[in-house]
Amino acid sequence: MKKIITYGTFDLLHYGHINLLKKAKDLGQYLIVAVSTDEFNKLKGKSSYFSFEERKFLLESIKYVDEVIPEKNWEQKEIDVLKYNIDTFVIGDDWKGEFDFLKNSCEVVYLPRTIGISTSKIKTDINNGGEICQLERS
Ligand code: C2G
Repeated sequence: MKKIITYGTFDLLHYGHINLLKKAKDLGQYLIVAVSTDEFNKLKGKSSYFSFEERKFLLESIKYVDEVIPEKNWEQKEIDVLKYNIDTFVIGDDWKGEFDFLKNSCEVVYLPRTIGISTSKIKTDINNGGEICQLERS
């Protein structure tokens, strides 16, 4: 059984996240998502709308996701790869090259980000009296 792992905040879950999780799962049979804790988000300079528990619950509800663990720091990845017997580390290509050090322990795959959507875009659009979805526009 090929085991995949990916890491992220996954706030205001959107189809860009789902695309990544689907493509990650397509690379194997078991997908672990390490979701950033609220404390680690602060270290990353991010504040999320949903709490760690809420983001964990949302991710556990996705059919592509088999297990959700906390991402508490930058250093845990190598330990996680060994602890969970991971074959492939996956993350969006906005991180391209940042995690090549993991190539000593597993395959490293950077997947193309979904264009046109992001958590910050959602927040900006809503704050600006927001663009509404296509259906309502027509
Ligand atoms: N993503 C994507 N397409 C988007 C938006 C996000 O493919 N339009 C991907 C990102 O590349 C990442 C994942 O969805 O692989 C989660 O995105 P974030 O929650 O923004 O994660 P990030 O803050 O980049 O945290 O240790 C790694 C960090 O925890 C990654």
